[in-house]
Amino acid sequence: MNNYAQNFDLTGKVALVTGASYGIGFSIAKALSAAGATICFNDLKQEFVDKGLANYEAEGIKAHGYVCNVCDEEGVQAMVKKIEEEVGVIDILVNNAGIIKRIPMHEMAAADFRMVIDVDLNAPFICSKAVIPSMIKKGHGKIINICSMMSEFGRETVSAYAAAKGGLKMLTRNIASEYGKYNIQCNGIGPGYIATPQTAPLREIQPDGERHPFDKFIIGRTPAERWGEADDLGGPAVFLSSDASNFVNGHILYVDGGIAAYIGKQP
Ligand code: NAP
Ligand code: GCO
Repeated sequence: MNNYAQNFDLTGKVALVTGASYGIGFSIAKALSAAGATICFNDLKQEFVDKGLANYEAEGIKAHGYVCNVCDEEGVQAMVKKIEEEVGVIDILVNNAGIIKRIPMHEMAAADFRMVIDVDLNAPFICSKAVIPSMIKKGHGKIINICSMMSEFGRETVSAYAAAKGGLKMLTRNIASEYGKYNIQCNGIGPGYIATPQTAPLREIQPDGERHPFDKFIIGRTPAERWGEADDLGGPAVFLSSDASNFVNGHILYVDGGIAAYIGKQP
């Protein structure tokens, strides 16, 4: 009989979660570790990696941290080689590192637009390209791209981010299309509005003690009537990393408390 719970077991798997010293990446890494995986992560500077290592240690997790900018192709290739030597072939890649710039499009410098596309779209290409050859040799692999509500929707000030995350959705489908025959599954997770440092400016308490207008807007737009917590993404990440999802490919799993299904609370 099929042991369904065992299908979610990640014992013996090596996972690389990019930009995972804190925030969504950290929560996903914690969940993969709880399911049995060995965790590797990177961040831009040694001091951030050290903070990340301390965060993992506080959770009882022995993680492997690397200094690497995900936009630097040579640096990423070197990190992946080092992980293969020190830890093992990467079975699971989570393309999590990301940035956002909230600037009206007509005021945005092309350099800023390019920077967002570089981190949020070019880097998942660079990191996926670096791990795929060994996944092909090993006969399996899981790639998870952290997409967004902005893979589907637009809003004021986030043109570059929406362009990048919409592109990431299609990169996900293309990796699935191109490498499915090698038993590599590439799927996306589309988080809704999650309380992390990235969204902290949208939740700042106002000088009069009121909630930020955007904070109120999101509560009214989310059937769950709350912001997501980074830990809400753990279960879906384990599912898409495990044998339980071996025939799920090119899918974007929205973990949004129902935003994408909802027209919004009537005034
Ligand atoms: P966050 O709190 O800002 O964390 C992002 C992480 O990425 C940080 O650790 C950051 O490192 C790292 N990073 C940025 N650029 C990097 C680079 N070039 N190389 C290596 N690491 C880099 O963001 P988050 O909210 O956890 O978001 C994580 C992912 O989820 C992002 O892709 C984001 O777009 C996506 N997402 C977030 C939400 C949300 O509501 N929070 C919703 C949907 C999707 P430093 O701190 O050192 O810069
Ligand atoms: C914004 C937010 C979003 C979220 C997330 C939604 O300014 O609208 O930062 O883009 O971070 O990606 O899924």
